[in-house]
Amino acid sequence: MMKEKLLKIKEETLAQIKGSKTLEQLNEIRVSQLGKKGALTEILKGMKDVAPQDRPKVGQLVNETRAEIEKVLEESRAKMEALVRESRLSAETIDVTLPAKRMKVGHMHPNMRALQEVENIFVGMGYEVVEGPEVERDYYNFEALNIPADHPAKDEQDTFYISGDILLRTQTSSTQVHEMEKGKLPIRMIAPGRVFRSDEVDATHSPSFHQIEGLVIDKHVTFADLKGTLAVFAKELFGEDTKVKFRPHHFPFTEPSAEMDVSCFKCGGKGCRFCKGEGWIEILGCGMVHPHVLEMSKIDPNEYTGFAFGVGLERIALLKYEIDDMRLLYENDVRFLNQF
Ligand code: 2NL
Repeated sequence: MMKEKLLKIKEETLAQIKGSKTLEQLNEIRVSQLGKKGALTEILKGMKDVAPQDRPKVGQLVNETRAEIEKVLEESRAKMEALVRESRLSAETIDVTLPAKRMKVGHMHPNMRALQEVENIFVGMGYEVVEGPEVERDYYNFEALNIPADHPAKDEQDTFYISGDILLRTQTSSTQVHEMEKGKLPIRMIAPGRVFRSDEVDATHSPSFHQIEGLVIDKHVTFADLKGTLAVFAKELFGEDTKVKFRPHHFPFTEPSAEMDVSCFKCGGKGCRFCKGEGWIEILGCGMVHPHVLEMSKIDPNEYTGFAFGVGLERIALLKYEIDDMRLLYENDVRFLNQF
């Protein structure tokens, strides 16, 4: 009776094992047959109804059945695990003979490339790079730079006013005024950054562009220092053979003031399409810091003198990389940017 019951359990269980397809199913079989509430365990509980002399035999039979089921379960589990591992490995196979995916490398915006070139040149000469706010008070953008209240640049047609005397800076000189006010001398700095002017967009204008201003203040600084410094700058930026030429100019914040031209780096000065036959290209404005500007920032013009200059970043990028329309610098067309 017991023997038949056990044989039936064994056969059913082995058939179930054979038919199972997953490790989970195998586990369910183990629990339902061998577990605490499993079929075999139930039989052991029924031992009390077996005649005492038959108990060892029945016990042995139960143990044998259990051992056999366990053995087959374990074999199936091992087989199934091997199958699972194999199929996972084959799914993860990497064909090392395939060509590698080309890595997409980003491109530096030409403005940023030009900025880094300019910064490197001045940092190499011991200058500090200082950035300041784009929103300024009238005082820092105009008054402290000796720009009178009736100056045309202050007109609402040229300057973006936010409210009252708050405006978008039209030049990064404002950052230099903040530096002068700190009272730490000498100063050797460049101030790069975005500036704003109420201009219509065309090939050479934009309401928002970038400027790099430079400022040096120390004892005994002369116009010769300005010329020497900016000549080195021009040579490093446009090539060793570059010549510079200063033309008198006027800015309210410098006296004397000048504009600097560089010899055309395309034709070497003979005159070509690039320099419009001139042989020279206008590159920046500069001058000796106006004594009044020093005084307003509490620097004694009898003790200290200085020079300053301002250069358009876009202008440098357009020249250096031979771009003929400033709008290309703002449109972010990847077909354009990919070339840099
Ligand atoms: C230009 C060229 C220039 C300056 C900027 C400057 C700054 C301070 C004091 C004196 Cl804090 N000057 N900056 C000087 C000369 C030219 O920019 O074409 N500007 C309209």
